[in-house]
Amino acid sequence: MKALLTSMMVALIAGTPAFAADMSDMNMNAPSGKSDGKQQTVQGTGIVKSVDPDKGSITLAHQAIPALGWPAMTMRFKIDRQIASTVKPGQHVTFELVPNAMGGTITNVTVLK
Ligand SMILES: [Cu+2]
Repeated sequence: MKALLTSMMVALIAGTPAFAADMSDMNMNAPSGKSDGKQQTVQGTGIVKSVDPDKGSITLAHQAIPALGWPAMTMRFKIDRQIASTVKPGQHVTFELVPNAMGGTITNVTVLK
């Protein structure tokens, strides 16, 4: 009995790190819509002008984004609804963006204190 318990514990301990590595490699916690792990994200900084969690859209007055050759401007982006619900107009934020021809999708927002 003791030997059985011991071997079970060894299996549990040995199995845990491999499982954790698989989870991060496959990015299984990614929100829906972010299905391609190879998508390039760029960082930006700006001010929230308006946000609509129901529609999954946010308007940002963003600073220039040299990685994309974008000047500073105010524009609307798509955004995950759950992320959208964490920000309010007037907040200064940094964000991560998956750019596309129409603007892009905000994949992460951090409110600056
Ligand atoms: Cu822009």
